[in-house]
Amino acid sequence: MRSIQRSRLLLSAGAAGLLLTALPVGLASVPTTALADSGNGNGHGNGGLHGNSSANGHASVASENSNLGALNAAHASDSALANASPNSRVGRIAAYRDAALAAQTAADTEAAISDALANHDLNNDGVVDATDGTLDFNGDGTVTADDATAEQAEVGALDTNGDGVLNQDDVSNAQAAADTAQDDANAALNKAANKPVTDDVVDAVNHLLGID
Ligand SMILES: [Ca+2]
Ligand SMILES: [Ca+2]
Repeated sequence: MRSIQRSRLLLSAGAAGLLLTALPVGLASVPTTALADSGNGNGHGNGGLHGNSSANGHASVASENSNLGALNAAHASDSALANASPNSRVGRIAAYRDAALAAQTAADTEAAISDALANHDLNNDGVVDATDGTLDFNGDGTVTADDATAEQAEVGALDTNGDGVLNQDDVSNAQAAADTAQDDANAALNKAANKPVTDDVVDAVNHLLGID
C-alpha cells in the first residue's frame, strides 16, 4: 500500500509540475494569491491518503477486536460498568478502569511535583518552600502576598510527606506511588482479560473506556 501511495504522490507532484511548466508565459503575472491557490489544489490532491489511512484504520480495529477477546465488554455503558457485579467480566473491567484512572492521577502528581521543582524553585536550592514564596512565585512581575499564597497552595496540593516543602523525597514518593498504581492497573486488566494483554490491547481498551 505504501508504495502505491508513494507513486500516487509522485504522479500528483509530477502532474503539478507539468501544469506549472505548461502555463502560458502571460500567466507569469498571475497574482501570488492565485499561485497559492494552485498550491492548495495540490494539497487537496493528497486527500487520497486520508481514504487509505481510514481503510487501514478499519482493518486494525477488526484485528484489535479479536485480540481484545473478552475485553470487548469494555464497550459496556457507564451504568453497566457502575452496576456490574465485581466478579463479572464487566465488573472486572470497571475495576481496571478505576485502577487505570488512579494510575493516571498518580503519574500526573509525579509530573506536577517534578514540574514545580523545575520551575518554582526560584532560588535554586532544590526545595520549593516558603523562601520561594518571598519571590515572584506566580510570575506576574511583582512580589506580593499573592506569591506566598500561591507557594503554599502548590506545596499543599503536592506535598507527599507532610513536611511542608517539595523536594526529591516527594518526587521519589510520587514515583513509587505511580509505579504501584500502574502495577495495580496492569493486574486488574490481566484479571479481566482472557487473552494476552499487549500494548495495543491496553490502548484499545482505554479508548473504549474513554480514558485514553
Ligand atoms: Ca527553593
Ligand atoms: Ca514534602
